[in-house]
Amino acid sequence: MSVPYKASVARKTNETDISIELEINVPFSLKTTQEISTGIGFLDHMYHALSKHARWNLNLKCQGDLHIDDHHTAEDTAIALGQAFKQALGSPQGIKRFGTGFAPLDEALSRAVVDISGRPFASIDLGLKREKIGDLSCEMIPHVLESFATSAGITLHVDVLKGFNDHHRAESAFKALAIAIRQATERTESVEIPSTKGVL
Ligand SMILES: [Mn+2]
Repeated sequence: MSVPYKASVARKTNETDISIELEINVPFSLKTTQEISTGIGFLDHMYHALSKHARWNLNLKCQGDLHIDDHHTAEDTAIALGQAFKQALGSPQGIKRFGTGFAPLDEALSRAVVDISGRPFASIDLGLKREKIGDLSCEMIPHVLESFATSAGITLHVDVLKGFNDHHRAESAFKALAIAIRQATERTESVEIPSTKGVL
């Protein structure tokens, strides 16, 4: 079975115009590439961390209504990225399905646990104290993770376990997610759908 692991998503509304090219499960023998431009620097930084450590090639462009605020751009890029991920993964046959990631960033430490379940659910606790990091509202950061999980159809738990600096806390959360996703989407030799139900 050939597995391209690739997806293209174009999503245009009155609020945002998004294009995404995504390739997942890039082998360690190849260099990954990221070109990310949402107009929100810290959001770009988080998507960059996610795609780099998940071993994704990601080209993500968004023209959003930033003259209003960061809400639509942050939410819609997460929804579109979730769609692209789901499309790139294709049939969940022969993947590990469950993945766990721990990532420190200096004093901060995060844990992410994913289940490529077809059951959209997110429990996110980042404990951010600041109003904003750069031009991204802190309240949008867990919302980005929730929107991604819902749209991708995965179950996602992300907790920042400790850390003083909000930039470190958020970034370690995205890195932990990347590691968890990389593990969950790893191919096994199994021809089975990894579910007792026989479907995901
Ligand atoms: Mn950083």
